[in-house]
Amino acid sequence: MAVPIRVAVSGAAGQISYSLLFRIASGEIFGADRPVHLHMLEIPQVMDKLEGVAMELTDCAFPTLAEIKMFDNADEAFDGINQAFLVGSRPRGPGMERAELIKVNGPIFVGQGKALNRAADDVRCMVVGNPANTNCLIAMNNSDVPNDRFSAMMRLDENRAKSQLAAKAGVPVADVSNATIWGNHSNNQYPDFENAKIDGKPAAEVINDEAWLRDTFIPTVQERGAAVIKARGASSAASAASAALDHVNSLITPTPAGDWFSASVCSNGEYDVDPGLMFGFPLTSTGNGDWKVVEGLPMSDWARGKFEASLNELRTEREVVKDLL
Ligand code: NAX
Repeated sequence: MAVPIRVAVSGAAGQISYSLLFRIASGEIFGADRPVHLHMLEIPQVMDKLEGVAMELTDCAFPTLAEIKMFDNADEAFDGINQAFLVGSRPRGPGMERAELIKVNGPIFVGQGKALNRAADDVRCMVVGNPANTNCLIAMNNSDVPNDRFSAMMRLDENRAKSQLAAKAGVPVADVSNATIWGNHSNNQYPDFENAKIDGKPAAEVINDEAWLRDTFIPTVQERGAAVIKARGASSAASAASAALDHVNSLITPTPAGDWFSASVCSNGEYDVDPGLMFGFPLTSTGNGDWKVVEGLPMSDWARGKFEASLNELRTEREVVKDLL
């Protein structure tokens, strides 16, 4: 058997985790021969429910699941972990403004950022809980873990974008590559069709319908989360869990030559994004948990306008939480 991995999942009794935990435990992501030690983190009020999730994980009899631990505090939960999935956060209540959501969730990520100091030396941390970019920014700024170990999830948006492009072009989704979601995981994200490819050719040429790309594709991807809530009566869960696994998989496997993937990472000033801001970029990885921004992609003035709108939103979010950084 390979070296065991300790994986923490926060919000472990929530609906995304109800899909995510089982796929982590099954060996699907870290390898069929790698024992997984699960550290499930929740708030004290839902520990009974979490017990039920642990029972179901046990009942799956996954050969890779070496241990299940349950915690109601981050300090203990993150002790010795190699990978953190920060899924838990408070959902937006009726009539709640985005700024209010940021304020109520911010303190959670201060504590969790500090608790990550107790993790293993090689720890990597990915954030799903919304507002994901800014929560990740807070955790990163409150932790001694190097900045390049933190990332926030844009992958659900990327997967949604690829599926929309594939459906429009009438091709399998595997034919779509080089999809980028720039900026924030919010409805101000910019899904980039100018640099995306279908079967190796520019997606815009293959689709040949600029009006659809601008006026249907972009809002469909931006508003997909709301459309799922409307249809399902609950927010995206299995697709979000699947995207979280894709996100980590892209960081632990070498990126196929010529392609890239999207995640929000700490800017080093690429594309004139403020250094230190968590921003959705096109990335490649050598497969060791590392990443590098793909630089020099062309952008029309129109696209740069969309990019700037997302950048400005992230600057505003940073301003709201500046006391926590
Ligand atoms: P749920 O409300 O089903 O589960 C969240 C869980 O987090 C709850 O069980 C809650 O008790 C727990 N929690 C709250 N505060 C906690 C804390 N301090 N420590 C540990 N656990 C805590 O939400 P779910 O549908 O699972 O969504 C989780 C988060 O993912 C939400 O913030 C949601 O907005 C966000 N999403 C992010 C996406 C992305 O692409 N980045 C897409 C999907 C999803 O909307």
